[in-house]
Amino acid sequence: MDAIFEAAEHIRQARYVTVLTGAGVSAESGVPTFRASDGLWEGHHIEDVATPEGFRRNPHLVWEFYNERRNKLKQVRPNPGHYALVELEKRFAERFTLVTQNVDGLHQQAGSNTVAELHGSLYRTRCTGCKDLRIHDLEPLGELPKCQKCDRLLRPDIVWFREELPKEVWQRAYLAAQACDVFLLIGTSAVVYPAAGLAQIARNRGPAGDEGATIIEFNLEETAVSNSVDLGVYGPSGVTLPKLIEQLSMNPS
Ligand code: BV8
Ligand code: ZN
Repeated sequence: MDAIFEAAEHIRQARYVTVLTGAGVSAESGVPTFRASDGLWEGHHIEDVATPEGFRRNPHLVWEFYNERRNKLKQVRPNPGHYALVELEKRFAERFTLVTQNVDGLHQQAGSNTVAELHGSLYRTRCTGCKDLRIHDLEPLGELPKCQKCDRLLRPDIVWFREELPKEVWQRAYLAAQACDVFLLIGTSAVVYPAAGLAQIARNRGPAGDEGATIIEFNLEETAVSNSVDLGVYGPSGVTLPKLIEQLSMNPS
């Protein structure tokens, strides 16, 4: 049976669906993926631009990196994969949670309402002094943006490596992984923790004896977790996700 047909069968019978997306869901929108740049990210070392030590060492470089990525967002738009996930949310309403590792805001732009942003957002800054949180459009923020309230240095409201994830967002994602009976892993290499651990939580959910969630992976290729998912749907998510929605609407449950 074709994988998309099988995935639709599982989703049709699901009571609660949780989705975890990664950079792959935005690839067809023109947002470079993280891993494809083999550890170099847009020409920078992760250590220099995506860790608190890197920011302490050279905030100029970090702000140049983030201003460049924010500027690039002006040219990108959600792709059919993002819109397919909006349809899926409409179908399941409050029995659906979309968790993303992405910081590009494209799920919200496409119309998704329940988006748990595990790693923060390029649209927000946080003050390193008074913690003031601000939402910005994509205007340049300057080389070393300062807080309007206390004049201290702003940082991107992004979770860097070796930083804790925001407690309440992680809690929401954790509960959604436990509550679901179908868990979709979409466009993620599943190497970054604790995000990647949500699939294990979904598989081991519920009291002993209660069987775990069905894990379905949507990716271009196999990943670090492919041998422990129940079903793999391989191809560009901008193609496979709309096909899934089409399949679901053929014989709605
Ligand atoms: C934490 C924000 C507790 C930045 C990101 C050793 C020492 C210290 C820490 C660790 C360690 N070992 C592990 C850790 C934990 C570490 C970690 O997991 N490291 C990995 C690299 C081994 N995690 C952390 O540090 C986390 N915090 O653990 O705190 C702690 C505290 C102190 C000390 C220890 C632990 C914080 C992690 C968050 C980091 N921030 N983003 C920014 O974005 O600017 S994560 C960064 O990686 C990206 O944002 C993205 O979220 C993630 C990359 O993952 P993916 O989204 O999966 O993207 P990727 O490119 O990898 O894959 C794309 C996939 O899509 C591929 O599979 C590809 O095939 C597929 N694809 C491509 N095109 C398509 C497609 N699929 C479908 N269709 C297509 N068209
Ligand atoms: Zn401040």
